[in-house]
Amino acid sequence: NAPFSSDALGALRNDLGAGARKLFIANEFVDAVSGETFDVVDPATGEIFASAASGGAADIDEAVKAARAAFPGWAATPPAARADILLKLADLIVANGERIALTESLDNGMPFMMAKFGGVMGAAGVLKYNAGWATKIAGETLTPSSPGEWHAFTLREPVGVVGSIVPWNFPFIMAVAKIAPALAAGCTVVLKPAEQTPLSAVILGELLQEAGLPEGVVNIVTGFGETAGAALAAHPDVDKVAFTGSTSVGKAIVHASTGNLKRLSLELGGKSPTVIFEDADLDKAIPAAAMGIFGNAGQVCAAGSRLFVHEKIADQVIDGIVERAKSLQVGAGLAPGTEMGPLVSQEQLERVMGYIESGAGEGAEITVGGERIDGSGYFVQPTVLTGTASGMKVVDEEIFGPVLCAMRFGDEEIDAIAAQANATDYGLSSAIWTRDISNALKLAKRLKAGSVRINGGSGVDPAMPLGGYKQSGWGRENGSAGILAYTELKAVTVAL
Ligand code: TXE
Repeated sequence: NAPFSSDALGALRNDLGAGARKLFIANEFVDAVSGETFDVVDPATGEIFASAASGGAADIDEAVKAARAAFPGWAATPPAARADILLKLADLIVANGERIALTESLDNGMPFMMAKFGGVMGAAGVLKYNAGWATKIAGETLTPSSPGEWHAFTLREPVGVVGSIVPWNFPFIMAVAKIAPALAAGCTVVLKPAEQTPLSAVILGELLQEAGLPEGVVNIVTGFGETAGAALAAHPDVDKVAFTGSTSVGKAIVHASTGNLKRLSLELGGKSPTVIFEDADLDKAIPAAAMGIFGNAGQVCAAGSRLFVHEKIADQVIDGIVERAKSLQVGAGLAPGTEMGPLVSQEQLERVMGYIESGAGEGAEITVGGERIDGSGYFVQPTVLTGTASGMKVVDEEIFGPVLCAMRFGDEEIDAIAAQANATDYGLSSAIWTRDISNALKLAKRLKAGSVRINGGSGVDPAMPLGGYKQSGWGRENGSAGILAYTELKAVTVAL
């Protein structure tokens, strides 16, 4: 039995077939200035099933003007009123959850249940968390060190107009996670969804309208990275860009932002280690390590793509992950029982297959998987590579597919294990499995990663900071750091 109604799916398909999705600027749905649209492909079939307006520099300019005009009013809106709108949006998202999850699953390929719980319910949670912050952003009272008597304090002010550029791997929750802290802090937003997955952001526009968000506070411009995205990153009247995507585009955004020295938050790629010690609870560690790389077909910034396992249990762990890879139900996101969907696009399929071939060429052994699944759609088998080592492209570079590189360690010191885990340009996430809490904490302190999960852990949590060391990015999203990243800090001193 499908966990959604076929009527809802039919209605969605009819609606998507009725015309291209529009841009959302100043509270109105409009065509791109150029009149151009682009096709949206179902990654489970390779077929075009929708289209969206192809926004360019002129549309970004209109959207930035609307966001700029809305900024003073939104910044001056009482924080509790801003919180109310975020809470209302959360309720509307839950009420429209089936339509959003169906859209997300068709557009990205992810299993429907992941779209529903990770996407829809997760987005509602992010909004509720950030709504709570709106009324709690505060400065401090300070004591200057200069002689004299003073009253001195800091103010936290909204940074201004924010350009939010999001990727295709979790399109809906990524979009919501960008706008929620920005709105709570009093900023206005121009959101640019990924060209592979523009559809759920358009629903977000509808719901923002319904929630009563004032005109221009959020504007949504669907379009390509090189056109709409680049125009937003370079726009002289945008105060901050918050970007999630590849490290190479993150670097391009750094260059583009120099014109007016925009504030930047960058959440980029990863090559995160999972370290399993000899004494770990393998009943938990093995399935977690498997889904840490096969979940969402490995298209996860924090995916555990490098496994380091103690040699005494290595065969048992790798066999367990291989068994899980074989049993994993791979299929369309909307097919009943699907555990892993397709990759998002033909381009991503070719990229992942290229990495698997390169790994084999460099001497890695394909222990399971390694093939494209025949038929239509962009399906790749869950894959485990062994005999891998630092210096191989598959170990050093982000693959962003269901491909695990498994490596073994012996009885070396924690420092040596940390050195192997840290031998990467990235530093986003990490996982440790052991019953020895002292070893776990020693390693946690030595890992150069923005998050460390010991013996399991939640997925992305709105209360927990997320971000990277090294080339995994700048700044943190979520938690108090995430909201403060949408503020400027002002010091006010009064000589008494
Ligand atoms: O990402 P891009 P791509 C990694 C992952 C993947 C690789 C390539 O390794 O295999 O990136 O994916 C917009 N100025 N991640 O090429 O291009 C683009 O339109 C401004 C990791 O699809 O970085 C989209 O909205 N914006 C990752 C967004 O950037 C530009 C998630 C991300 O796309 C732009 C996705 C430009 N010049 C990919 N060019 C993660 N950290 O979770 C593109 N964009």
